[in-house]
Amino acid sequence: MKICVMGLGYIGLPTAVMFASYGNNVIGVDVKPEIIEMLNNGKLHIEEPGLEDLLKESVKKKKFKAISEPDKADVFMITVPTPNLDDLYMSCDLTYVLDACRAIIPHLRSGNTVIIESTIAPRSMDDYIGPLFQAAGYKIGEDIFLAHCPERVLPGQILTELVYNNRIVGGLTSNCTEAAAKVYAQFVKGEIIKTEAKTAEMSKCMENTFRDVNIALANELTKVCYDLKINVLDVIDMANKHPRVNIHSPGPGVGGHCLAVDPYFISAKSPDNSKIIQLARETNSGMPTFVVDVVKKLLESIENPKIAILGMAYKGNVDDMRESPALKVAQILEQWECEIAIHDPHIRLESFLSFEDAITGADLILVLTDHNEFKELDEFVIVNRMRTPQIFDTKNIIRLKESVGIEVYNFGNIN
Ligand code: SAJ
Repeated sequence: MKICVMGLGYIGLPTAVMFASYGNNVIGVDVKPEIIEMLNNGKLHIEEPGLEDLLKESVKKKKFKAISEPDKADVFMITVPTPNLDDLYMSCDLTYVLDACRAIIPHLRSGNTVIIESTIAPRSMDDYIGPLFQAAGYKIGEDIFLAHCPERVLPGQILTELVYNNRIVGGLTSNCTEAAAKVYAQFVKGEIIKTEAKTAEMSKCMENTFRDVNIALANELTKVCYDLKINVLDVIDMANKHPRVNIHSPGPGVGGHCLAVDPYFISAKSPDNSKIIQLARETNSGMPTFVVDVVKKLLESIENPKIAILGMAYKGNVDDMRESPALKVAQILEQWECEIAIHDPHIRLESFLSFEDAITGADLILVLTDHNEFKELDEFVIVNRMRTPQIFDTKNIIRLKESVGIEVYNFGNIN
């Protein structure tokens, strides 16, 4: 099977390489020439465990090639980003998806399958994407088969989840659903769930919204417990011993291009009916301010304090800073009279420092990301290098072997 994947980012690239490793001839299309060059040399532009080896093998076997323009294929997959529009409700911007669709139209042949994997707002297939192909003269379900199959993989374990997760396949007609299901049946070991396009769209958006709302509840509980001087982490541990309770983990906010974005796709479509979703977004977006308020309290007696931020990625063990709450924390801190040094072992940026340099002379280590590297900090380096050896761990991951006079704060003991 010849497959053309439009967009070689966090989802498109692993998907393309996975299909290539199952013997398909895959062309991957991207607008950035530097990405194309890297990939054709077997080098990754993103961090994802196991992917580089698989890419190298596919390039060597000539099963994967990155190019700048689409070409004829049996199956086209659209995996481009769908950002938020800057409008009142931050609705879903379909520009890149529609551009990618327009780009493949000249190469389409009868019998082709077109799959949209990008996360899209409910009803996008029925109201915008389907009509675009109809306007180009195609009968959907007869000439071409059009389906939404939302990606649902977790960055950091994409290669495993691509194979083992259940897969939703939502066609614009039942023929479309069947055609798209056959494509994934090549390697998906989870259940392939067949449905309508609009159901698939809503299900995907709601999965991430469910998580966002639940994290908001944990974050709200954190603020309530702070106010009432109760240890929130103990409360969560205890409540979660109930067989039907699963309070999520509080943190400095919710980042990434999924949980912090998809809830708006639902609320923009039906604003009057989605108050909980909107409030959850507000709560999570407000966490960086709460974190900075606590930081200020911890440092109130120190003049011109220095803060060493550990972690800028939106979550542990990834190199992705999109919508990262750490960026917002740093931004708010910059408006305050303090010195900031940033260390993130997963992100190569010139302004970021080594761990030792970042903490030298610092009055607070502020942990904002749960990278594995932060779970075993060297107590003696901390005591020797910091001016005031204290840590505020917003991810509850620090377990010092020896306290050696280092104060460790988390959401449970800040009051
Ligand atoms: N977070 C918390 N508390 C928690 C869990 C997460 O504060 O208890 C924060 C993380 O630190 C991070 C954010 O939430 O900032 C999101 O992280 P995540 O690991 O929950 O999710 P993502 O964005 O990496 O991936 C999600 C996944 N969706 C679900 O688990 C429902 C993934 O399966 C989707 O494919 C992906 O979104 C996507 O692309 O939509």
